[in-house]
Amino acid sequence: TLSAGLPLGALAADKKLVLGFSQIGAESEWRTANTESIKAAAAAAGIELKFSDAQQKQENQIKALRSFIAQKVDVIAFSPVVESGWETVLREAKAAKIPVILTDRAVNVKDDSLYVTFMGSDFLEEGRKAGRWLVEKTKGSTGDVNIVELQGTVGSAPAIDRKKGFEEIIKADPKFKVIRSQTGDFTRAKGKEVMEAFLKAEGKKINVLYAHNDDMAIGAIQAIEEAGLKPAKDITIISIDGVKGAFEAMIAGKLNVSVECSPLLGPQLMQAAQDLKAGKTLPKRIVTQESIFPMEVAAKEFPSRKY
Ligand code: GYE
Repeated sequence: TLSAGLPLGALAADKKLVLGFSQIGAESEWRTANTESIKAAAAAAGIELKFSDAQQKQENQIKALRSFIAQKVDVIAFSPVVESGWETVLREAKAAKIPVILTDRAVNVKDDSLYVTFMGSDFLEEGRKAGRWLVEKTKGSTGDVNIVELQGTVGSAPAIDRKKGFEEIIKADPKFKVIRSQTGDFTRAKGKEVMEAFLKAEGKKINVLYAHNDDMAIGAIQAIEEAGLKPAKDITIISIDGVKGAFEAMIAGKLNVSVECSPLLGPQLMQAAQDLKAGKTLPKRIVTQESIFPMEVAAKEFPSRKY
């Protein structure tokens, strides 16, 4: 395992643990909350955090990881923007005996000894939750249900799995038809722009919008209103994350449901880094527990939301 042969156990107790973290960017409310959680948890744990923002570009993340290796940080953590293309740099980290923790998003590598653990949500299950909610909502209706889909960042774990999980559920009934599916890169601006194009092409044919995150749904809500339609009434809207903006939209009656995906990974990450320092072996997968919030419960849940 990765703890074998690592110099971490030998770190003097009074020496601050140094953690290099490569963040994806600041594309969404979720991401901002995730960054805040990591920074606050590092400060609280007395860990020296070297934080780098990749602005949604894999090449920037690879550069950041190489710089962490050169600086000989104790632990590297990162949230990989896309799934593929990490083998080389992860091998460099392994050769330098620096353990790597994946947070939030997974990588696609043949050799899973290239990282110590992956902590984050089960995106497939989130997609299934979204699908099950729609199946329940349209139970008894026989006409076609025309769905447009706003996908997350192309090649990213959450975009791939949220699409897959949703399809897995809706394919059981041929009334569900995904008539358009395109990326909105997890941002409000792109979500709005792509929804405008969907509306132009399909107009009133659209019954449902499935957005891979709340920000794209919020952007799309604007497009729907500007097209003279009522969000959550003329078009049923399903999204994922459960950020405050989504709760506000639900309370305003403009979003039907948001599947929870927690960005509050900071404390867990610091614990994992400290456990590695203490020579402990970590479980290969740490799954975040999450729920689903339909608009009917939004007002009641809102005060206790942490992000
Ligand atoms: O859903 C989206 C963010 O990787 C789970 O990334 C994360 C996703 C989240 O931009 O809002």
